[in-house]
Amino acid sequence: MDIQIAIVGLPNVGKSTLFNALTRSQAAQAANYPFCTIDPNVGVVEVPDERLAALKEVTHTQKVIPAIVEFVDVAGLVKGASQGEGLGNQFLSHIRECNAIAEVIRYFKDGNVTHVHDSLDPKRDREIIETELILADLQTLEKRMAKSISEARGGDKDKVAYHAILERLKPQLESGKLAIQAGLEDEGKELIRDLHLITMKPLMYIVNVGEEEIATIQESELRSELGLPAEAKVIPVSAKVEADLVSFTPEEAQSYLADLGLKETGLHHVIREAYELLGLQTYLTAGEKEVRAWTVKKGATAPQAAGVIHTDFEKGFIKAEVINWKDFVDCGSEVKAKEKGLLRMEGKEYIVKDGDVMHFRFSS
Ligand SMILES: Nc1nc2c(ncn2[C@@H]2O[C@H](COP(=O)(O)OP(=O)(O)O)[C@@H](O)[C@H]2O)c(=O)[nH]1
Ligand SMILES: [Mg+2]
Repeated sequence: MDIQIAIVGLPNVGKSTLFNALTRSQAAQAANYPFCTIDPNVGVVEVPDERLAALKEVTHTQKVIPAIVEFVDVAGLVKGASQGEGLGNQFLSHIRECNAIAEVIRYFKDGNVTHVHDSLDPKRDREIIETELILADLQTLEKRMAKSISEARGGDKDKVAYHAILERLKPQLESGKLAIQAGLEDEGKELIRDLHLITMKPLMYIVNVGEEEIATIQESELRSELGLPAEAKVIPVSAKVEADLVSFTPEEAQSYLADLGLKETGLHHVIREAYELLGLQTYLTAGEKEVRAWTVKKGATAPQAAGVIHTDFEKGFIKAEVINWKDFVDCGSEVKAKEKGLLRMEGKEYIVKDGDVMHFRFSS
């Protein structure tokens, strides 16, 4: 399951600094993922997962393959982009295929780094970005409506319903609401999926905070400064700290974080929240050949999880052997786990849990 997150924001807010830090620390491993897009603006980031190391120990395998998330560094969006300012908004097409949007907001104070709007005002900056995203969606919508109106005239039920949704969405966007805030039911969202509306995507806020504040700043404080509702995902990150971390060994990184009073890196936090935002979880496969993490939707059934590995696994699914990763590690082997009755046989209806180690039986 490919997860792509688009990084958007005004110029000079720290997007590339963050992107480089996230991806450079992983650059060496990127060769592991030949199926990933080769594009300088797309970075492959391994999902940190301590369960993999523990499983590696007990399976005595050499090969560990973490789950990955791709980040896309979208060129700076400026006020008026929808009217052609800056690079215009053509490049927003890059984010239409992304699963989620990470909006980077500047909160660090550094007089040496120019602010495009001269002053630090996170709420205003957020509104500028979101206005441009909304205007881009409005352009998409209006273009499509010119066609859908004549299609709907034919009286075809689906085409009428399609056009009605666009009619409903238009005033919402015009009033400055994100498409995701328009209260469409899942059916309606599904119907207009072909539009790839940017503001219909799940959104999280990465607030680039100065390193002196990163340990003490409260998410609630940032949320209110940004004028965001309680359910918005707000992640304080110091791009500078993340950039510093790149050159450190794991031990050095650990003590650097501790000195700053931080429990985890911004990368960890961002990825954790992204999984939450997208309703994702991880299951694992572990054998002598390799230990590997796979990303799957929460609520996925065993065959759907198998389908992440290969569509044939899903089609020919018979059953799955399932063991919790901790039980596996504590028992030291699959055989012991089986003796203790901790290895279960599950069928088609089984709902996969985070941390399940699974082995699929299928017919081809
Ligand atoms: N002091 C400070 N400067 C930063 C931080 N993040 C980025 N910068 C600086 O801000 C400038 C713009 O950063 P960049 O990542 O290129 O911004 P982008 O235009 O959003 O991609 C660069 O000079 C960075 O070194 C930060 O957390 N603290
Ligand atoms: Mg940049």
